Amino acid sequence: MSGDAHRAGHLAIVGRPNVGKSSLLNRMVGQKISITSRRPQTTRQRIIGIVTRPDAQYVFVDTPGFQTRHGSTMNRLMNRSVTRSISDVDAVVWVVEAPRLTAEDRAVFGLLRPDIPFVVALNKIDSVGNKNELLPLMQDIEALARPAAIIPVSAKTGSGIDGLLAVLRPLLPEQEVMYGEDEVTTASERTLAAELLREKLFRLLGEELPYSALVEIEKFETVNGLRRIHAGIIVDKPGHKGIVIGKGGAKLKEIASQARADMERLFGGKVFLEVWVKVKSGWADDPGVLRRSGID
Ligand SMILES: Nc1nc2c(ncn2[C@@H]2O[C@H](COP(=O)(O)OP(=O)(O)OP(=O)(O)O)[C@@H](O)[C@H]2O)c(=O)[nH]1
Ligand SMILES: [Mg+2]
Repeated sequence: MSGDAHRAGHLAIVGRPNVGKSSLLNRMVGQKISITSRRPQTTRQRIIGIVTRPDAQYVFVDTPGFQTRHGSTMNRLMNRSVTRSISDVDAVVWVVEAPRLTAEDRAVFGLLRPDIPFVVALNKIDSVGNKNELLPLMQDIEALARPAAIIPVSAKTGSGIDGLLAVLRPLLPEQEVMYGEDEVTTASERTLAAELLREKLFRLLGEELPYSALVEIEKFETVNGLRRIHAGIIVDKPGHKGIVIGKGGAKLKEIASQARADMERLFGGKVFLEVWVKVKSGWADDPGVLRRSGID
């Protein structure tokens, strides 16, 4: 077996909510393809991110944070998608937030399959003042598991990212590329647009509202390089509609303008975005709505 052979394969990024899985994926890919926020449970559906290097192609799947508490059908489906993602990959990146291993982290470890190799990424090391603080965490992990490697990283600064890719490479099978060099995701522009808009709900709205909101793209057409997107923000309660719209429509305007800026950056072209707010009670338990928004 030659050490120089090209390698390519699928990897799942898993971890408890909010440890920085999506941020890490974006950092490796070099573009924001998966949405992030300071709130847990931002990611709801699997998003593929492709990293192409001269000697390897890494096809990562970003998964929702695995939850030990789950109420709605959506939460159950999200956990199921994590378990599924873990079982059909060549390797797993288990993301843990430095400097501590929590009970929720241990629950994630319980999902890992003994026959699939995994690497632990200790994320957010930029916020750990003294790197010696990482040692007890590494010992805790080694007492629990047998990872192929434990790599301290920071999705925020990019520290450790090349090292992470280097230890993942030998875990992939020897084979040629599966995607073109310039492909960064398999998600459609429609899906990415919905996600970028949803990110703004997580970033710009108060506590519980983003959890009870959903985005549906009603129309997406590209004419002469201009993307015209009509999107609906679906909220669960009539009272929430006014909060999303804000005083004189100011909040909705801010949400739409930030989402549009992100879309233009990612798609590399002009976007015309129109957004409506609608009330649909109980959507988080409605299989039809969930399927349409990619949560299955
Ligand atoms: N300081 C610091 N913050 C980080 C780092 N990586 C992610 N974060 C922050 O952690 C929060 C959660 O990041 P996400 O990438 O959304 O986390 P996630 O694991 O995908 O979360 P879910 O999808 O909700 O499970 C955000 O506020 C990020 O900006 C890091 O390396 N350093
Ligand atoms: Mg995420």
